[in-house]
Amino acid sequence: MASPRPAVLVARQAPAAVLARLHAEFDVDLNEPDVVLPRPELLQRLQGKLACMITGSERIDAELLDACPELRFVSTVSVGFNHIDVPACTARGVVVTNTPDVLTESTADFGFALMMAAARRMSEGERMLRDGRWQRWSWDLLAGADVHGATLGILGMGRIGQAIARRGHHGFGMPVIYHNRSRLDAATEAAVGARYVSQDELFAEADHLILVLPYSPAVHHLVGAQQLALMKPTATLTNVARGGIVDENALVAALRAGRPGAAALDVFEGEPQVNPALLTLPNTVLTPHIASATIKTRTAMAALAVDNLLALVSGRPPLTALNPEVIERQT
Ligand code: 8YV
Repeated sequence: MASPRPAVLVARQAPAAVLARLHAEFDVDLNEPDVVLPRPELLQRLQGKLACMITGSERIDAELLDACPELRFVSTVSVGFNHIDVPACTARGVVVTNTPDVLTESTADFGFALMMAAARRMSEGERMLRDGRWQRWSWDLLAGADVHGATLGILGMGRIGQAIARRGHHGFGMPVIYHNRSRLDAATEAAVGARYVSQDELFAEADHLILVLPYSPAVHHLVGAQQLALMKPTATLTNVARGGIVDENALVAALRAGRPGAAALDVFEGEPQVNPALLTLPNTVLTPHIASATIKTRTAMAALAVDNLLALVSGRPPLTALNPEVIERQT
């Protein structure tokens, strides 16, 4: 008798052609309606599953792992993994994979676009026009801040940070300054045209500051009243990382006080809920966590998540494991 196929929960929809490859090896339990599974249903649907393919909306923690002892592989369709307790997975021999690299350029494009939208007041302009409030040309109508030649600040200089730096340096002639846990080597700094500064200098000197650092409890509300007060009144703050990095109430107060001049946010602390005060401010550009959302990139992310699961189930090393030590321990 053939041994039963391993079972996988696909917690959110993904392109059918990508999922077809999963169907070839696994019994797939797909969350067809694509609504975020309430926690009890997630736990229930994970029973008897060897693997799960999740997104940022599913939280994998010790409690869940203990309730789902057969779970061995967690494949998240995201580069960020703050929704997964990786040490708890490692301790229980659960392999975790994510989807780095494939989203770098699309996310950098979007971060740059958001920053430009805030600097050049595009959302304000569009809202004015659509609301029928555009009456005449005037020399300072929605006059904003230049992007070209302005100082680009980047907090978190990983793959996406470097891709944003390249855009600013090579495309827009921007002096680039950055702060990161560890300084880049000189060759990489030269290639992206970036100069290392302290965190306080970054906030004080940047004309346009973009947050691209990974979220962890250590950086919770890192951007609060104190940091924001260092920013120039003409500066913009863009966040394509995680909402929890910014103290949103402090940001609202800072934007009301005019320092920084504008903010562009793709991520929010309680998303999909958005702090209502942010919605009422004219100097915000707000988007629903779509920085990686191009068809090509989202398909590549799903494909990488599937490739990781197919490798794991066939005993091959996954392409992008977050805790490869679990596999090394087993071999
Ligand atoms: C995802 C992201 O869209 O990859 C990440 O970390 O934030 C986004 O690209 C989101 O996490 C869905 O999984």
